[in-house]
Amino acid sequence: MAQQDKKGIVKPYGDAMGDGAVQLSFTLPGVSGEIAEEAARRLAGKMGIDDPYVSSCDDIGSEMTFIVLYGKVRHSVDIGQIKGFDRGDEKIPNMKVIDHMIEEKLGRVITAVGACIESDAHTVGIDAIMNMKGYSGDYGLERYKNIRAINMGAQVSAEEVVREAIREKAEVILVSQVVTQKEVHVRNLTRLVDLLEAEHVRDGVILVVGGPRITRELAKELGFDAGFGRGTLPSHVAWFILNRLLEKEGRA
Ligand code: B12
Repeated sequence: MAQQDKKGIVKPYGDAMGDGAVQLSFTLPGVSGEIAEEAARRLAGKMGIDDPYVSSCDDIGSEMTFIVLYGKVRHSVDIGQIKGFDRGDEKIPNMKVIDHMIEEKLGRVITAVGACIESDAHTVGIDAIMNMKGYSGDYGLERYKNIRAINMGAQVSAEEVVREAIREKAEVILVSQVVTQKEVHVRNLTRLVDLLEAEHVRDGVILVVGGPRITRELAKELGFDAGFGRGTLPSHVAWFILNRLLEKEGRA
């Protein structure tokens, strides 16, 4: 439970309630030593951070200085104003229950094709969701009797994913995007949606994206059915798939 006062106004907590203590780290180009330290303190002030204390200021080469700074943020946030997010306390059933519900309520095996797309080589996230072993004690989709999980691995082009989904008559496409440098994930994901639309198969699949910097809002904005971020468990995804399919069929 976040530390907060009675009115729902939240400030970071360090040594004492409401002290606003935060730690920042960032890299400053073109400066070093005491000038870098002073630049960091001034920058902190502009960010609304009082009493900035530079705890480390290291030369990391190529005229770059890496700073770690502590301070007290002036700002607070009213959590009462935050609307439209689930409270994260939905009780998600375990694999056995979901698997049984797929059989009972849907009555068929769901085919899901997954991949980490384009130049992105990070396999761990998609494997965590799809592979038998799963993640953090939660079995992966391959372990579900009623899900046929086809994990294509990493660095798979959007075209290959679309072809495989059509060939395998997939009801679900799962894509992972971990690298977000220069918004490359946005371009890759948009292209995948465009290709699915061009093949007239977008409406026939549940399209899901995941990755550490993926948010539900971004996923929706890009035309996906759902987005899953850090800490996602395979059962979260299976539960979403089941409910979305039931909803699509008017049986929710
Ligand atoms: C391991 C790793 C690598 C390995 C990958 C090996 C492999 N087989 O996957 C190697 C060494 C190859 C690598 C390379 C690179 N990496 Co790297 N890598 C990492 C590292 C350390 C861990 C990633 C990881 O495995 N996390 C564990 C998994 C379980 O977490 P996850 O991916 O978030 O997945 C969870 C959720 O996000 C979600 N999820 C993920 N995908 C999906 C998909 C679906 C459908 C769903 C529902 C959910 C879901 O569920 C998962 C389980 O909860 C991270 C730093 C970090 N600590 O996160 C950097 C990191 C991701 N890498 C980074 C970078 C920059 C690179 C390189 C570009 C470096 C370089 N200059 O060469 C290259 C890129 C290579 C490429 N072409 O993609 C950056 C990315 C920055 C950014 N935002 O763009 C990071 C954040 C490091 C950093 N701080 O700079 N990397």
